Amino acid sequence: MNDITFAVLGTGGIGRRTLEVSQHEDELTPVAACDRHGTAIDFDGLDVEELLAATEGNIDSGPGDGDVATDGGAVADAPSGVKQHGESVGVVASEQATPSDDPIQAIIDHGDGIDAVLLALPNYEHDFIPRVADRFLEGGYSGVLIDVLKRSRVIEMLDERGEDFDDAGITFVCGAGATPGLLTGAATLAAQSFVEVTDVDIWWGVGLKSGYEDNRGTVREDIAHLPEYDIETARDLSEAELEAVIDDHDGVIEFEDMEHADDVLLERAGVCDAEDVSVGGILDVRRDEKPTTTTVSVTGRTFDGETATNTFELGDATSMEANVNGPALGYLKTGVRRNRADEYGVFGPAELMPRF
Ligand code: IKT
Repeated sequence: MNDITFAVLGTGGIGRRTLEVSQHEDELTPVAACDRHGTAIDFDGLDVEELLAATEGNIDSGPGDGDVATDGGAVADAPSGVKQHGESVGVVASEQATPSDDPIQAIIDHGDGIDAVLLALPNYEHDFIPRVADRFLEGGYSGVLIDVLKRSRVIEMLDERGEDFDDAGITFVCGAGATPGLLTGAATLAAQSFVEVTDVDIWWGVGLKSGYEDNRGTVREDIAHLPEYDIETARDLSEAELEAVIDDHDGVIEFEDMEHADDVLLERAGVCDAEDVSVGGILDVRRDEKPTTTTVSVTGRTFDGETATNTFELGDATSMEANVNGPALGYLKTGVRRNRADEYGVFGPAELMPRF
């Protein structure tokens, strides 16, 4: 486990912050990063500082503000490549990158030297992550694929490919961010006191003033959860319309009953029924302070007849970036350990303990 090479697909907020967090982890070597414009590959280890400086502020603010595949081929960008008033640049702004018509293929072609690939890509089409996985299957990759996807229905699409992952030697870790991810894992631990779990409530708070530019893709994905939107209508909002939605809420948007995969991931781990899981939260894009404390509440019945609630709280000062990217790398390391033990297929965060 001393040396793990990994690649990041997407140089938006999540991709860049993952690279940054990995600088604090001795055993992790980032060797590749791409967006739809190009690929940076260096098996001696990317110069993360240079790459971050080159891509910082290089934000896509238009629709599709997230790395989305247009054709299952190239990775289209977001927060990567298109400045609101500027030229499309993306990762090729880095001196380590070269332009490419098919950056995913460039990563796959070097797959032998890459232990894990983090798909740091917002999912504006439900089958986007599964389609990216298909490309790795077709390209003969064997290693770890890991994503930070949100939507429940995507898990089933990945499960349908379970046997193919098995045959290919791919360990796919899905939903490995904060929720699903860290908070799903916390719910699984909190559930251990009970013989029956009746409710899991995940309630998150995110303050995103200084991180707003970097996380527009996430905000757009969140807006898709409001009752009056869905994934397509949120994707198609212009930048001005997106701002208008935020203004309508005075910068503070509350979400209820989000379709977050914590439900199916807890069910497939045997913790509780998916319908007993609820996910909601409050996003404040005008302040950095969390508008509410992120809390996981697990209610159940103990073997000796008590009904109780175990709770798990995140500190109000841990940022969303810390709570998404730290766990993603922890789960990545666990995925590599499983892969090296020849354990393949689809795994969720409730089935794995992330490695520190
Ligand atoms: C995610 O990226 O996992 C989902 C986002 C919520 C993150 C919760 C972090 C909580 C915290 O930092 O206290 C959001 C739904 N996009």
